[in-house]
Amino acid sequence: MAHKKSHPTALHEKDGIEQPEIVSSDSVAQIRQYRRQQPTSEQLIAGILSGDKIALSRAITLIESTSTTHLEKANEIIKACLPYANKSVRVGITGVPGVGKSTFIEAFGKYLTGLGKKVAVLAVDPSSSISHGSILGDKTRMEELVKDENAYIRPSASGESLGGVARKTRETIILCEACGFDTILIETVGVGQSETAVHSMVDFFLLLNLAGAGDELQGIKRGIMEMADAIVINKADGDNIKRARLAKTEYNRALHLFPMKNSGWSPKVTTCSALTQEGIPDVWNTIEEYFTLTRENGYFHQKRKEQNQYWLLETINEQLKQNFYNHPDIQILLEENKKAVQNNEISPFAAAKLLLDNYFK
Ligand SMILES: Nc1nc2c(ncn2[C@@H]2O[C@H](COP(=O)(O)OP(=O)(O)O)[C@@H](O)[C@H]2O)c(=O)[nH]1
Ligand SMILES: [Mg+2]
Repeated sequence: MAHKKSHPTALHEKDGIEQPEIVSSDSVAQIRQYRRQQPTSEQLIAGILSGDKIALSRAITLIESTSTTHLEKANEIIKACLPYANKSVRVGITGVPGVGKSTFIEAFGKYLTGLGKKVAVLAVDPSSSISHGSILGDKTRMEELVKDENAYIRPSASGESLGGVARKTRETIILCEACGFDTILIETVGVGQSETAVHSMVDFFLLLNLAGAGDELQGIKRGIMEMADAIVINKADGDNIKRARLAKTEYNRALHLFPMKNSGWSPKVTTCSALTQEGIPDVWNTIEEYFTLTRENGYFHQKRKEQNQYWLLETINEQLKQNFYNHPDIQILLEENKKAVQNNEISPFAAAKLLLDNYFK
């Protein structure tokens, strides 16, 4: 700092005086040290329970990690959070790409925070590890919700299998609930198995559809329609309003052909525009109606109990499979037997038995 400046600036007014550093190097070192320090489980738990979103994010990152020490820490945190969880309502939202899920969640989420709710948005999208977050990757479409103090948005975990991604999301729900989020929205793409996974972790399942396109065109499988507690026809605005109303009648007729649900609830069809927000309150009213009914008839709690059991078995299956396929001996043996099976040297069943016997010996 000894040299003279030819053009003094507002920050360097007086020549000949040693200029103070704008940021002291001591505090820089301190901040770096703090960032490098991994918070302890206790710190994260305390943070989550006090509603700190940064602590929440860090804990979710531990859940998503593949390192065993991280997973141990994650399990500790989940265990501590469990008594504070379970107090939210969980809504699954599906629909083919382009139907308006992101736009809908933004509008719906804003509406809910406007009602004083705390909203967490999660996603289950096993393809996102390949496409680098096709779902909720477009956080730009949720510009308003991202800024909302009472909202928390977390993109889909990546993972090698749907089972893994789904487990991580389920554990994430627990942390979000402990962090004070009372409404959990879980987005998924309406094209495959991920619907079943999401259906098995939510209380209410909502299918977004469009008017004027046949079901085949929209790629929505009958099975997904059967899972839906509500079908919401989106983009009911402008020229589309009339067609949306027509579609509503058609879907209502189609839903009557499905067998009665165990919940005692008959699925509803509504129309909305995520763009103009017309019809958004109706969607929430429908969901609340469902909760009133299923809390009264006991289905709400029954379903959660069953879901917990389902996830117990799912997790065991998933971990057994992973452990098996990651076993170094098995990996070698499997490669050998794949070739042998192709060349008809051994039957697939005999080869499977050989591998399993070897694993369990
Ligand atoms: N007219 C109209 N356009 C919409 C509506 N909702 C979404 N869109 C548009 O549809 C496109 C796809 O929306 P997006 O939310 O990304 O769909 P996603 O792929 O299901 O998440 C975007 O261009 C949105 O602006 C709506 O209610 N009305
Ligand atoms: Mg989207």
